[in-house]
Amino acid sequence: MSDSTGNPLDDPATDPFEIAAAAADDIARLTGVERHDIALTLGSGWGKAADLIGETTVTIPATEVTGFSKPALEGHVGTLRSVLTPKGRHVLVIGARTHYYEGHGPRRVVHSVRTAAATGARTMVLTNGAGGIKTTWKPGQPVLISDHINLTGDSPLEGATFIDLTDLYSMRLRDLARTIDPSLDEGVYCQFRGPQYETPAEVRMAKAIGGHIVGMSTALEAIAARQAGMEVLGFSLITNMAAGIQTTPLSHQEVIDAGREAEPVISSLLARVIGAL
Ligand code: 8IG
Repeated sequence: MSDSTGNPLDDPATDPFEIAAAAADDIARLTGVERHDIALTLGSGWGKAADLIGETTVTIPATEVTGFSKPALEGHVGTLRSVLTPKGRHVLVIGARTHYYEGHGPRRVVHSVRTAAATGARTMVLTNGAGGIKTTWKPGQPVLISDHINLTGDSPLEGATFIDLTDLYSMRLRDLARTIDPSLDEGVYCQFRGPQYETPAEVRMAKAIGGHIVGMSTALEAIAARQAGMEVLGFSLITNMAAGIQTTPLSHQEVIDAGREAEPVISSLLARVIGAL
């Protein structure tokens, strides 16, 4: 069942896919929507997009869904929303990301993705706020994720589970996004463990090994999405230039401000892309 944390995912004897299936049943029951078509995880700066995608039919506190529950002391938990698009597609909007740096392990980090797959979603749209390495980029600019480098040293896969990650961030979906906004640039996302931002030397390393974006999410989720057979589309909002690329210190406030300013533009971009899926 569940161990002392109250979350069944924390018991290694449980099967995370069974827990995801139970979570999907919860979502079907609470939303009245038997199957979702698309799932969207909202990262920092992307929060308003859900309102433009369609009509929110139901909002569920994540605590009511199996595996999302947390000890009460941890306070705020996000929501899951069921949104109906004008084309009649059901979008599961995940506003309840668990970050790897929270220290609960990869199962918890990717549970929302596995749950989305279990609800029927074949497309996983992952968004985040991140630091930019390319000097042509400006804070507030959205970019496509073309590939990733997982620097967490961890994996959501358990046992000898060999999953191909060629074209993980679907070329087809990136091309589709560029039909909506041809100016979209793309780059390789490096997932660091966090929660501290990088040192300038770590950013130089990321650049040297082929990275363009630094962040603290998404790569582990994308791996789990591929394992579940989903097609992945990834967007980063460049909220700040990575440490050492910008010479002034990084501040969380700067990140929040860039996100707020960019929000209307990127929300409408995302809504148009999802409308075209
Ligand atoms: I927003 O510069 C945001 N998230 N690792 N580095 C890392 N994560 C981030 C950054 C950044 N900005």
